[in-house]
Amino acid sequence: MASRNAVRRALAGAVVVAAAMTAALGGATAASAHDSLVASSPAEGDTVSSLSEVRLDFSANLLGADGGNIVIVVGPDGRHYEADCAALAGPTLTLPVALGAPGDYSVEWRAVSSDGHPVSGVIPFVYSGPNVSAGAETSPCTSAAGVAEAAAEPESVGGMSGLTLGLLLGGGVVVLIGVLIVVILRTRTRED
Ligand SMILES: [Cu+2]
Repeated sequence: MASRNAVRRALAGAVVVAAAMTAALGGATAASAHDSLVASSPAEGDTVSSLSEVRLDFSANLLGADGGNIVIVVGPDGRHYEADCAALAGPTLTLPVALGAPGDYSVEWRAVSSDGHPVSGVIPFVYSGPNVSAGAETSPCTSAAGVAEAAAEPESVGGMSGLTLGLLLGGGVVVLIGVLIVVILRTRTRED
């Protein structure tokens, strides 16, 4: 009877460890989810005859109010058509624009996800309205040059969060194996 109690106690310990592991892993997974773009104006592929502001709506409040979030608008001539820097309000980025000749434009954006990871994308659209700006060689926002590189970079889903997950998983498995060894040893000792 004594050995059965010992086994039960050890098994209960193992269950607690497994539950704690699951909770830790669940938390890590939830925390590492990136925010995504849920809507934009203009939307991808839209044709617009006038545009004074680009608006990007994300799935959660973004981080990096100080220059971490960048939006640029590039025209068919490769020139910049931002009228100012992007402004952040909660989950929404807005950018005042003044467009030039009609043609193919693209919104290029980089945002700091609420989990701290950068996310980025490109939204092509067509402009069919009047030429209201000559555009500019460069962005009025100094750090906007990095947006093209950021857009080209693959998203770093792994990195620290992957490593942390691996360590958690590895540590949990080691603890579980340890508990099982103790259970087996105790059982054997009592039976001998
Ligand atoms: Cu992330």
